[in-house]
Amino acid sequence: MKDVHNNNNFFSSWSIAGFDPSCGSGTAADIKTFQALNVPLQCIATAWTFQNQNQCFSWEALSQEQIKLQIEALLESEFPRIIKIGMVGAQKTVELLGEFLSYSKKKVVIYDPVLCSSSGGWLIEKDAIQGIKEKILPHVDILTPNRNEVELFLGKKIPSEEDYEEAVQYFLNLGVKSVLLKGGHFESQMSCDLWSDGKEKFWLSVPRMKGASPRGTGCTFSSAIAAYLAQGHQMRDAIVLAKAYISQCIRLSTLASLNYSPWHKNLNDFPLLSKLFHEISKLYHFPDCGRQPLGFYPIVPRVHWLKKLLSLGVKTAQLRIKDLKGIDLEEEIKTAVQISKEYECRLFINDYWNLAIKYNAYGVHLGQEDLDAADIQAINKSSLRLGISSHSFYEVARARSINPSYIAYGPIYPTTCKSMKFGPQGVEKLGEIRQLIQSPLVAIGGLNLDRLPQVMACGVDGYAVISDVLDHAHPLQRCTDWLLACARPLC
Ligand code: 3NM
Repeated sequence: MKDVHNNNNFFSSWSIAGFDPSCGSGTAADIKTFQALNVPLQCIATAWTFQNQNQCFSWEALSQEQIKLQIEALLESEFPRIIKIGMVGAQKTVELLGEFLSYSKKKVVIYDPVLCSSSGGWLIEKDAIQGIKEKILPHVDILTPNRNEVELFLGKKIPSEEDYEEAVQYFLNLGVKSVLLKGGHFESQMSCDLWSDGKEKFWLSVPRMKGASPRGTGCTFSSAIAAYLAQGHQMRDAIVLAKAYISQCIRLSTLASLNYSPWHKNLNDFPLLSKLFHEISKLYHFPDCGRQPLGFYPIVPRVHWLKKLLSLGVKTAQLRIKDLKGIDLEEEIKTAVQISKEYECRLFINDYWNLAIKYNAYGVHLGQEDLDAADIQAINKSSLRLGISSHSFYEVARARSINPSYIAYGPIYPTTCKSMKFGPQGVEKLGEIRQLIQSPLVAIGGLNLDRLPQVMACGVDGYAVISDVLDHAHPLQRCTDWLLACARPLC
């Protein structure tokens, strides 16, 4: 038996769901999603449903033996790493799947707990719900219920998305590793989904598309999570990308059916991401960085570097101090701000946002971890510019929701200047990120003059550099070369 990757280098993926002859939901929706996202999929049917575009008339479960034979047939060639489950239907199927899931070890399970059809009929034997809680949920990595399903599980009404916060623990107590509670069935202006694993949480939001409610959105959203996981994305990125994909499917849909084009990377479909519910509609407006592109953007650890580089004509820089405290730190920042004003350089202070405010720096640069602790409102009130680092689709979605003066993305190439949990992102991904943000984009990580043309071709606005200048045998000459290279239009 082969392990994990199939021939195309995707994790092998199964959908286990009901068959819908009108092809709007169930295995058909899963197949269309995987096809659109270019990922191979194999399907196991749990039930025949008898439905059309408007109504589900009835359904019939496949026997345990029939489902087992499908599983055995597929296992002959490949073990699934990604298992997406939809309609389970019968109590006997719950038992079989529970047994199968406890037997297969190295897997990620995405469960969209289909309980009722869009037209209202039950798609589950009533006594199977208890079985689902006991036998399936403990194996689930991400559970994706909608409002109705959350209400059915909890046995109470959920008046607004905000009340989802209380529902999270209910599912975690049943053994699921994380939940994505979908907000599609509420009425608010933004469609908001809550993800949590009990330790962390975030809200994804996109403007609600009025009038659009084709069938299959739930199946498609969770299938897209599965497909992005099969492509090798981390869970958080897979969720953000899947939200973008389902938003596109809905935006391009007709009344009757979702549109399953490949993802166009349209910025309007890309969700915003907030840690707190009350931040979802909060609109920050940070000042822009002026008409001159950010361009060459050296990052220095001390004022003495700043003096040298600014005298050569550098117009954007960052002071990134990692080894000073107290009065020494404050003096360094104060002097740096004074010098930057003399040279009319746009100086961003890394991390120390309160000192940047105190000495009225041009701007502040924050990493994603610093965002949690920083007082964004205070920075905004002080009219400082804000730059935010990002390293993944998830972090880009979060940075975008703050509407900063620029977003930095990296590391584009291997870097030795910072130890990070993210590997090199590459220029192809940088190009994709360019399509997803409106703010100026700064590339960072492993940049050098040889690599500059490829980075420039992605349409970025700034080039943040440490070692290629500071560790160069002739740093001042190198700085001048960078200034010239960045000033030249791309041929
Ligand atoms: N931040 P060099 S990469 C400070 O990806 C920093 O967020 C990064 O140094 C990020 O130009 C990085 O020598 C180091 O690779 C950049």
